[in-house]
Amino acid sequence: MSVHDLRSWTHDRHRTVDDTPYGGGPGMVMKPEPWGEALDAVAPPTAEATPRLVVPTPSGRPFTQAMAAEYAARPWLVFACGRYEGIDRRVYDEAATRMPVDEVSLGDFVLAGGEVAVLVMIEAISRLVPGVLGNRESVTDDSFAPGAMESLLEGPVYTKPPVWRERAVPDVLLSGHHGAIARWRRDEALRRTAAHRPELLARLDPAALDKHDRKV
Ligand code: 6GU
Repeated sequence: MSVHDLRSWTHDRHRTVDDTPYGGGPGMVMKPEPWGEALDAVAPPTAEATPRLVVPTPSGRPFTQAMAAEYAARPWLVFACGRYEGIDRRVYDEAATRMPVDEVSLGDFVLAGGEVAVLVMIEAISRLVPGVLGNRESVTDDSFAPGAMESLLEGPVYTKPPVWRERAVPDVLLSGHHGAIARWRRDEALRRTAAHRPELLARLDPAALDKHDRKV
């Protein structure tokens, strides 16, 4: 993993990376020349491998767990962090002639730059790379992991002691009755999903619901 400063591919005294937008409007746009030189240096496709260029932007496709898993399987990812109002469109178009280019968003809000968004993506991706996380099982149980409770949010979890500040752990979790525990966990996951993400419930495969689910 390496990090680069775009300004190292500028040639003027002020190391300029932005300019005013053609057509007018607020803010500044990132100039194509430093980006072109930077990508030539950092993301040169070779006979062995082609990098995938990932550009964080609020106008991108939503970043999902499925994308994190896909990226975790890639040999070479290059993240291009923009600032200001964005990068000159020709940079994307020219890069796309040599490598896949994904514009990716973390959600419906605006960050000042892509750097923090990329830290978030790198954390989501790297924990899916075998050997990065200690316990593989904690990956597969996640909310949003494909197949894990069919994309329900995770319900509450408890550990010892059994009573803390007069609050008891739900009896069922101490019962040793694995069927009842699985049922309780699924109910709690359904309840939490209904409360926080009703649109996820609407997307559930009806075939994945069992007759007990309908009562929750
Ligand atoms: Cl990926 N980048 C920026 N700059 N803002 C964002 C974002 C990304 N996702 C949501 N807002």
